[in-house]
Amino acid sequence: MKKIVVVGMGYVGIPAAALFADVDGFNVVGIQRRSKRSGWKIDWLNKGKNPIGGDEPGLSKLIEKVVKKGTFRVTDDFSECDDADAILIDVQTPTDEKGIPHYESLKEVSMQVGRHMKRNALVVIESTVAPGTTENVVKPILEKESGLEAGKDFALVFSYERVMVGRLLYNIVNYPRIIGGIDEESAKRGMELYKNIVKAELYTTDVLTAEVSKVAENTYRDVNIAFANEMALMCESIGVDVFKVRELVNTLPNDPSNPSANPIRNMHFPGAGVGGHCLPKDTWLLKYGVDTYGRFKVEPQLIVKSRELNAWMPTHVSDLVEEGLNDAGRQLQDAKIAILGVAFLENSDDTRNTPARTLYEVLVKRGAKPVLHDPYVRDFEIPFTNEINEAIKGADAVVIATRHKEYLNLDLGLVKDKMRTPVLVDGRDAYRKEECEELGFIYKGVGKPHQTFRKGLIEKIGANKDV
Ligand code: SAJ
Repeated sequence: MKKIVVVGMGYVGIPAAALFADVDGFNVVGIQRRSKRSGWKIDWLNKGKNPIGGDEPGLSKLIEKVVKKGTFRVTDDFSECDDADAILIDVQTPTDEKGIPHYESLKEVSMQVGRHMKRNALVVIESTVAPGTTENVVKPILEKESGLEAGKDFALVFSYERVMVGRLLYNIVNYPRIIGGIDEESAKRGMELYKNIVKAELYTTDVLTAEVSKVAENTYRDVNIAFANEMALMCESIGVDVFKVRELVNTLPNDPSNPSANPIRNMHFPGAGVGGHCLPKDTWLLKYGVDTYGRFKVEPQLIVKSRELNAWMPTHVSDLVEEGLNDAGRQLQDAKIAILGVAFLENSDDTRNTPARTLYEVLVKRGAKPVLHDPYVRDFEIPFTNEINEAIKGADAVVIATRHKEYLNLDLGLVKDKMRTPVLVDGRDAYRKEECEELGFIYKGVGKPHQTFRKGLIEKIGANKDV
């Protein structure tokens, strides 16, 4: 029986633990501290129930199966590490608003694991960390607490997750896995472990290269989204629909007969902001790693400006709300704004680093009275409603902040009748401008031509009719 301990019953730890527990000969213990926020997961998981909301295909069934089989249980007791062959560390590694990582839980867990781990154990960091962290933060704590030497007496690996909301299980099994070893032997043992649950290719490298690759993967995506958002702002100004531009740009084919020419484009989607547990922080983790462990100073411009632009998009949406209200002869002051969508991602209940929070805070600061709505979210630090009519009734503006499928086929006529002022601000290309205007809405959209181009206004300002 191979015993595996997974520390941290979150989006990463739970699916990994359940998959390992489903492998013949493996016995898995999840460790979760009895904190106010997450302690309830211990009993919930031990009843075979899935604490992760939203649509996660296969996860609930798998948890129920392995708990019933008796190969997966959860506790808050670190002594379970005493006889563990492999210990996975899957705890949160948040960054603050200045992008500095907070490693309190990573250090605490490393200390506990160090105190209990046995000689020849394999320790795997799955949490996303700043490059240099495994070597300079985790390893010294493990060695000090255990009296063992990494590489010689135990194996140490950084192997990052590529989970995505809605595909937690699928990605672990079907995406290639990068395994960074503190030495060759550690990397080899990491391969031995992951080949039990990963069907795709396994790539080994050193720890630092693996750490850089992880944060680079998400920084790359953040920069691509920032490109789309910058295109959106320019399209709003020049008066074209950025989503049409995106469609046309992405028609460039990947020419198989001449792959090196590789003309392919993959312009991302502009939107009301970038949330989630990965993108808002991984750029800062990359920068922190280079700042802290780099051999010389580098001032990254592109990734920092991209991150700042994406973080600013909810403010841009607030500007669109203000512009829409002004066009309707109203001010933001005391205006009721229905913000549709609290989750950071469509059709999910995940609110981590959601742009909706920034949007709410900016509107409150500007004197408005925003009301949050979401069909999936169950708890959030700002009051919200699951009842859409409560949000829309008497509203002076409705904002689409998340592209939940429930928002894509609203009866807009009904919505308008319930509102006090018919301003619709589309943060996620959910509606067509023309259709909304025909219904009598003042429509503003991220990446959509501003209404100064609207026929009525051009007549009003007496612009040259031939424009
Ligand atoms: N977003 C845009 N425009 C886009 C894509 C996303 O504004 O074109 C926004 C989303 O609305 C959301 C945020 O960015 O607020 C993040 O969306 P995401 O699709 O990147 O979802 P995440 O945060 O779950 O990102 C994860 C990442 N996966 C891992 O870290 C293992 C990311 O690398 C994946 O590319 C992404 O899932 C994915 O593709 O689903």
